Amino acid sequence: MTTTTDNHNLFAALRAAFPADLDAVAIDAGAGLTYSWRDLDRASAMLANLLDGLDLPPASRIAVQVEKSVEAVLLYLATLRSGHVFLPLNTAYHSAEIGYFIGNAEPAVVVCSPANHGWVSKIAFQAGTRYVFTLGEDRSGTLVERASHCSDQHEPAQRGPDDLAAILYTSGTTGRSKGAMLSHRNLLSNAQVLKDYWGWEKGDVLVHALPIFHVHGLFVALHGALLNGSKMLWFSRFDPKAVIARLPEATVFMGVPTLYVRMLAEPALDKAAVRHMRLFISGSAPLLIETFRDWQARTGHTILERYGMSETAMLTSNPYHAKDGDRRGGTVGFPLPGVDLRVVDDAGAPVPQGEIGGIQVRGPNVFQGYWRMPEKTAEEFTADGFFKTGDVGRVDAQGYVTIVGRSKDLIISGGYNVYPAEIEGFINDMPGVAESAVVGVPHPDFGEVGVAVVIARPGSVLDGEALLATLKQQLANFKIPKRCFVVAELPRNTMGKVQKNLLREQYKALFA
Ligand code: MCA
Ligand code: AMP
Repeated sequence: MTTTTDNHNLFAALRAAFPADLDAVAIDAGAGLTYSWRDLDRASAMLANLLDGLDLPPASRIAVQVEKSVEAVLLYLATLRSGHVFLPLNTAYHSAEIGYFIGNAEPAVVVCSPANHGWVSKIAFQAGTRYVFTLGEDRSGTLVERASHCSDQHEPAQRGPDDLAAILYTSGTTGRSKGAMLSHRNLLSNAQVLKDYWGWEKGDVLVHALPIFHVHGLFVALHGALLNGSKMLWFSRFDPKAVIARLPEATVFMGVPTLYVRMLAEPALDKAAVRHMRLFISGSAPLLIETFRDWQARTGHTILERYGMSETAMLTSNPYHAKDGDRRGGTVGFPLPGVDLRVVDDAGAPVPQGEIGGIQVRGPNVFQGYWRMPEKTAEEFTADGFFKTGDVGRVDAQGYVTIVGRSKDLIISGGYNVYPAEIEGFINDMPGVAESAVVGVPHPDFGEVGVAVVIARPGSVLDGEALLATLKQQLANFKIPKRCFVVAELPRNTMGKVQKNLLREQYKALFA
């Protein structure tokens, strides 16, 4: 395998980090199912040759909505190898959501689970997609079957640093999702910084229990292990008991706060279980100081909290080495090397140190913009090239960043982003509904969940549970508000704008 130095294809860098012993186990999926590094190389080569054989336009989007599996990772690696653009889609999305993504991204290839082939292929072919393959959780489906006839040798396509590697949809306050375009350099630069910053070392073993259709599991966790030539203990879904049982074989764990909350609820989580562990990382949503402290008391480990976005991958991190400072619960640490971060007031001017304002960032990890939305992209960057995160925070005298809120109307539930505007849109379209407001309220397990407050049209009678049941047919399950209240009126300010802060206050004790 020759990796010419001017090939910026992310795969080339990942492949160069494979250990010398290619027959060592790269992924241990449990129940005796393991994949060697050679398996990863050969299988992703075969899939890349399958893609090359389709004679696709350059930088074609490969849309993938499949259950988590090692083969899905191999498809991701194959997409990089063949120089195309990986577009992962949450398995919970229904047809309305999938219809939007496929219409917006116009993928040349769609890979879906066998169970969904009927409705996904219909949407795909109507949108002009030329190829639809299936991929089951158990290596079943047409994708693996077709690839099994392809060569297991493949030279990574020549790619420049700014060529696209992936598009990840992340909704905006308007409720319609935007495709964040991530380049090979965006991803590789961040992975290289994190490899050093988090002290990845020979012999590390990562527990991978996150979904691989979002940045945390697909890039931060996966690239972390691959770029260090580290074995992964692979969980197709998070089960606290199963994860705790295998912690003694591992050294690194990454999760959203809900995963930590659920492991703390397990008596099996104790100092013995974590005796081999080096590092616990949390992100994607705020880690409550109670969780941070409970984890410390129970395991002796201080969780390292970090902050990132789909548009930027990781932005800040608490320090790994004690010499660089302590890990402070409630903060997201320092801007990572290469990341410029500033806090500005509403006029865009930097605020005095310690004051609260909008967080803006700049760096090689910041995305290339939103897919086919140049105007929206332009709105989100300043004249001097800073990206407006939509997060509100402050930087203290020692340089620690604290996120205190969001200027974007966003609920983060169990680590997934839920956009009130999107849900309000669907509720408002329902018969008898005059208006609705969806707000986030604290939840012991998911951190924050949505609650819907609905106004009926004059003369109409609404049933909250019935509205939620209808919504469940239309939107991904994690987006469905956990409660729906039908009320006579919504609190409004003098401008007539719904005061969501008052609704949050009113319902904040709902799940206490
Ligand atoms: C599941 N449910 C949820 C959620 N997940 N409700 C609200 N929020 C959720 N996140 C509901 C389902 O609708 C269902 O309800 C019931 O819980 C059981 O569903 P199931 O799928 O079995 O749930 P689970 O297996 O318990 O999943 C919970 C989970 C999962 C493991 C916490 O949500 C998860 O893996 N979250 C990680 C998300 C992630 O990777 N975030 C990173 C984004 P019903 O039965 O009523 O339908 S990347 C990012 O944010 C940036 C870049 C960053 O910094 O990392
Ligand atoms: P996403 O749009 O899925 O990339 O989610 C990114 C958003 O998640 C950020 O803009 C933050 O609002 C939030 N986020 C990520 N990490 C953290 C964290 N450690 N603490 C608080 N919020 C976070």
